[in-house]
Amino acid sequence: MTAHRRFASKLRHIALAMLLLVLLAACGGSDSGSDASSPSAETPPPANAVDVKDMRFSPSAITVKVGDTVTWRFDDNGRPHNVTGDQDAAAIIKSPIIKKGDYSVTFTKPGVYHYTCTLHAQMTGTVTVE
Ligand SMILES: [Cu+2]
Repeated sequence: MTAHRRFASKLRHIALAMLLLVLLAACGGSDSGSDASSPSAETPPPANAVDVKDMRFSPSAITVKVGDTVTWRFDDNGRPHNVTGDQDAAAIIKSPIIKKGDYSVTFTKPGVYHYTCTLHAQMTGTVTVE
């Protein structure tokens, strides 16, 4: 009889401990859940992104503010491209040839920057910095 009561009380303790654990896990889970959701979510495209795809820049004209960074995102099925500034802009926009990846330039002076892909002369674009 007593042994049975002891066993029952032990069971209650275990049940209580498990309930506490579940509650703690639930609290911790909801806390870290908001943290974990951002890296697991697909990374948003960078601001001022220009896609280098399908043999063109899109958008081909982009307007940003002084201090902003423009990121060209190369992904054209393995086709190599680059971004090269025209004339004076050549000192500022000068990516290597890239098949897949990003190239970024931070613009510190206002102006209109024309650029091309030197491998494909028909690929042209403009960055206007205000
Ligand atoms: Cu190209």
